[in-house]
Amino acid sequence: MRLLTAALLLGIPLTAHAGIGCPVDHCVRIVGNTYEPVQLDIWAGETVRFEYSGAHPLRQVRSATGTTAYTPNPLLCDDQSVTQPNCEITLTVPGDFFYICVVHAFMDMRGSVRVFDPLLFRDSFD
Ligand SMILES: [Cu+2]
Repeated sequence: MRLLTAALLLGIPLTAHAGIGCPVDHCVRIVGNTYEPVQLDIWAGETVRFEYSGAHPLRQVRSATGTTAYTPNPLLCDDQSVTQPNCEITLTVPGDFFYICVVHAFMDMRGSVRVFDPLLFRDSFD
């Protein structure tokens, strides 16, 4: 509860948490040629499921606007088989992660995940 309070006080949006049909902490869905949500804010240690398919192959990229793959150690779903409809990953390192749909990047089908460190928001008076 204190984390939620701190997040609200600091204006950090806690978007798209779980929800119907989402078996993990957060789900990023594909609606048309758009990721929903486009930007997801999570706490370190939370798990995100990304929709992923042969029609919408997901690639982690280096920047919010680029298409250059993040290598050599992709954190997202680059190595998932196209036969798997989703991939799930637990993001433990705070920071920003950007990704695109390889097929529709030219239509700006891209998204990002911002991972916050919960220790930075812990109540020091406990
Ligand atoms: Cu796509």
